[in-house]
Amino acid sequence: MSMKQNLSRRGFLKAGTLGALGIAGVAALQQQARALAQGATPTPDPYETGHAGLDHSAHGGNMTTGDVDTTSPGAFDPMKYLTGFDYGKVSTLPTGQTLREWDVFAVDKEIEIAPGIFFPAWVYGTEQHGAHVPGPTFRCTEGDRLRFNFTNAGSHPHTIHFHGIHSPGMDGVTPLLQTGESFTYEFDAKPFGLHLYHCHTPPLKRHIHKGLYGTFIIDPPGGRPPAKELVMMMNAFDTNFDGENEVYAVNTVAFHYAKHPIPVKVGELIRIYLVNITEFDPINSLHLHTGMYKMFKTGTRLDYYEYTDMVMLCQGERAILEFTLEHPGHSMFHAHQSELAELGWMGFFDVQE
Ligand SMILES: [Cu+2]
Repeated sequence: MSMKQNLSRRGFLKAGTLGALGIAGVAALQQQARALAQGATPTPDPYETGHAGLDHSAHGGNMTTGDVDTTSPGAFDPMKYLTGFDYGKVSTLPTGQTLREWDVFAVDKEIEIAPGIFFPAWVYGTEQHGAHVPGPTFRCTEGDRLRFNFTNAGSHPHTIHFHGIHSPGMDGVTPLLQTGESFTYEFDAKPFGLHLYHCHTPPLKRHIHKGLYGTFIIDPPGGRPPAKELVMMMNAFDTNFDGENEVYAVNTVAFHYAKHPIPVKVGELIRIYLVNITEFDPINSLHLHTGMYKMFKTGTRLDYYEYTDMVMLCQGERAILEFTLEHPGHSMFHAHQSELAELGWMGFFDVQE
């Protein structure tokens, strides 16, 4: 049976089939991920056998095999996305206020979410970022004037709704922009914190899930301490359009950071801008192995954090995570719902001396 035959993932969960993989499945996955990260050939998953009807073809057993295209012109590279901040075109208004300006478009585009698995997405793009899922990471400082010149080049009506403080007229609920129409969203950046943007055209769940979202960072006036900064959007894809996700990831590509661990240094401050945009599932999470992080919820306060290794976020919630890793080696991070980890949402830091 394949996903193409409208296989319901949750149908299996209810029957206990996938649930039976449980902890053992994750352990096998970890082992294979480590081996793969070191360049080994994937070994057959013993849990694959004896589960008639559970075809992992859409996500390649306990981990996908092969690699997505990250090198051809216009291809999405999850490694570059981590640090790809788009500060816009910067100028100064007569009042002395900094103006940041972006030309943003929406377009239909087929994207690769796992090796050989393509998804008919709707995506935001800019010249710097290209057209990808997630869209560009817009970054500014509190108090800047922001101007987004948006053109809908997609086949459906779209908008851009930004989180944060601004007037209802700039909120991206109306007007709905038809194909070929443009609108300029303009407002002052506040409050500082970790925000997001997404399309607000009904049906919202479909417009968001198709890929129209991105991260929106407003830095505090004095900035944050220097760190290796990484953007992670927890997202997922309903490949057979049955209202349930089959593929999960941070930054779109299942298992990408498991196959390509993110290089960091022992003792260096790491700051993750973590946003949950996952549609259809009520929550998502990030659990860090071998370390603990300071968790700044929404990033809107600098003087309060929780010290933990586990954050759970509803759709639209976000958190800034700051930590150092003390031990060299491969440090794992993943959704603590093992089900989501097994379907692609798992990665490693390659901690180097
Ligand atoms: Cu839309």
